Amino acid sequence: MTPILHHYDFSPYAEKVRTMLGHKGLRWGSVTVPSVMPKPDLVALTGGYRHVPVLQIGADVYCDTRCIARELDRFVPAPPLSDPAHATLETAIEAWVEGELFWGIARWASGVNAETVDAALHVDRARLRGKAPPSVERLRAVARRNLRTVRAALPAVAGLVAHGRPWLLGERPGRADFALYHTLWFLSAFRIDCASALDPYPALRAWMARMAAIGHGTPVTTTAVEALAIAAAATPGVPAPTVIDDAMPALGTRVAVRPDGYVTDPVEGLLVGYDTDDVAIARHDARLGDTVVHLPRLGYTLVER
Ligand SMILES: N[C@@H](CCC(=O)N[C@@H](CS)C(=O)NCC(=O)O)C(=O)O
Repeated sequence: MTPILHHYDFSPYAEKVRTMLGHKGLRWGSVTVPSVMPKPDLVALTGGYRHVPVLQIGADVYCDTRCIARELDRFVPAPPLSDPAHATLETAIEAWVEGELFWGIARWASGVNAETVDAALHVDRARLRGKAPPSVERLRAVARRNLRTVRAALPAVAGLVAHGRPWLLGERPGRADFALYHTLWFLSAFRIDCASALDPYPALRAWMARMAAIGHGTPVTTTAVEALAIAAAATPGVPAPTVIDDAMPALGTRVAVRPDGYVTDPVEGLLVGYDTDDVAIARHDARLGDTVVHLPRLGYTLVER
């Protein structure tokens, strides 16, 4: 079964997964989704999750790059994206760079580009946070403040490649590399390129070039209609054995899961499986039939319905 990525070009989190697909040398279906709401085909597939990227394998739908990476390592184990010997450090670096550094870069680069991007993007992202649309002056002021964060964070980030080895932790690129790569890649995602922030760090730039050379594997342009038809024709996989965790609702309970910190619709359905990392929610839809949507536990809130 060919995996299908639902994404758009300037999404850094999508770039993380595109590079993971390249690392595994995969051929994959590429569905371009809108960068702002409405996203009718994407939310039909996910049951409400609107973020990007989303990976679809038949009638199984994986939301969030961390959940996607875990599935890709099950789907095609070699070369791995995660190394058990470094798993804790990978998790720590991923959380660190996708926290402070990511938001510093996102707010700086998008503020610098306040007038080069579609104004609908600013309106949509403010609404996603439950805020009023910002003025260009406000975006610029936020950008200036966030440049301070970026400047303060980069020396420690550059320390990650100070050892002189080609990849952050191991013999090959891993989760930590993909997380840092897409975060710094975002500096160059818009028309006004902000990558000169990396000029004081030649080793970081050289590592970025090695990451870029991984490429994206073989994307095959696919329409949303084709992807939804593939989901409708497929049967979701059998959920992996569930760990014992009395903090979780019983299997079969109706639940709703939503990413923390955003104003979005939840994904609702029956809890059919979970492990320490992810939950599996079974859904039934007149158009798609049975699907299973997979989401991480960390960074998401699950409530019983
Ligand atoms: N934790 C999520 C973050 C995904 C995320 O924030 N994606 C951005 C695009 S890079 C997004 O969805 N923005 C709002 C949108 O596109 O609707 C992940 O790892 O996938």
